[in-house]
Amino acid sequence: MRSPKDFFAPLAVGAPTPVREVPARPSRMIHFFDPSNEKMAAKVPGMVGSVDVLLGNLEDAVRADRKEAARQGLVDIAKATDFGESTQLWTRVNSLDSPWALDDLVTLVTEIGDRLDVVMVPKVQGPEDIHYVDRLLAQLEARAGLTRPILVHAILETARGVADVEAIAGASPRMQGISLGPADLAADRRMKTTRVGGGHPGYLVRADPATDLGEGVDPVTAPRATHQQDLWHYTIARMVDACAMHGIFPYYGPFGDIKDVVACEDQFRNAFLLGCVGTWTLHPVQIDIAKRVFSPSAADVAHARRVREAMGDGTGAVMLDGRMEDDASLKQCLVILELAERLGATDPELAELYAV
Ligand code: 1VU
Ligand code: MG
Repeated sequence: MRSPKDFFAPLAVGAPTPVREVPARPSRMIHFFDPSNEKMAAKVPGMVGSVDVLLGNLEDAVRADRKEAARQGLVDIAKATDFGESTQLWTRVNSLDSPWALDDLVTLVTEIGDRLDVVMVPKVQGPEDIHYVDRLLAQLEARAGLTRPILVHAILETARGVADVEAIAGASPRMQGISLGPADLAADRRMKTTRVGGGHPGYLVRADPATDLGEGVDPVTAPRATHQQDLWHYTIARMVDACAMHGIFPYYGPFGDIKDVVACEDQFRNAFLLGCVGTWTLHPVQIDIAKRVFSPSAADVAHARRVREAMGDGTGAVMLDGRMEDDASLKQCLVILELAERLGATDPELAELYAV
């Protein structure tokens, strides 16, 4: 392990100096596209400005015989597209144990490193995976003469990764954030689900048997209320804590039931309320859902502003609408207001809605 004094030193001579604070750019939706799919790729330039992040995916969901085409497709799109100020370009490279990861990193940094904001690394097992990518990126940045460091995002989709999530979050100043990868994680944990994210009807709690059903009714087999539970609560909460303690950003990942826009919104909102700043969107229909969920409501922003005003210098306790507000509720309100201001800075519609 290097000395903590060297944490922010470049890992290669001539590489850009790592950032001390991860830029808090809006990233409510990380929109996935397959750069080898001509129809999908053709839609990308038209999405600039309406999504926060466009991610050229090279890993799972891209056929093995299309890996080179996807890599080259991303290079072509990045060179031909002006992403402007409000849309970032990210990529998800193949996993580090695959035959493609090295060429993905070498080609992308060399060819379009000046346009890439973040490299998403799948199936991260521990901090050593981040250290490997960190050093390699520094060497490639130095060779390409880049002046801005490329950031790294890890997907939490192995049991070992979850067990080591704090070390992953703090492995490098390049760490931008972490996403939940529920499908691979379920397989790695040997969970008995077959879905891509979301809930499961079998994962539930049931009300106790009634005691007053009368003669001849079996309270055990009589109908009882059940409530589906969130399979991902534990992992998202751990991820959020690990990210918060290291000053990086947590994200929900994929929701595979594209047609179930209602459950998708619920899953996204659970993640938002727990502290996530965004999610993946796999299909255009999920983009507006993510935008709606990961932007605070006008009512929440207005309430937060009222609390800030009522709290004066920020100490003590006041009553507002029958509720006690104090230093701690003010801090929550400041989180909402800071997010509203950040989103309003790049989205004129939200700026008007929030009056920021
Ligand atoms: O109307 P058109 O025919 O011109 O266009 C289609 C389609 O091409 C387009 N479209 C997209 N455009 C941009 N980005 C996208 N992600 C995207 N998806 C589709 O929209 C029009 C309507 O499409 P559709 O409703 O007919 O949908 P398809 O059957 O064409 O495609 C559905 C899937 C889910 C296959 C497609 O959206 C997709 O491949 N999405 C990305 C999947 C992905 O990236 N998976 C990896 C991340 S998840 C993971 O790793 C863990 C499991
Ligand atoms: Mg995966």
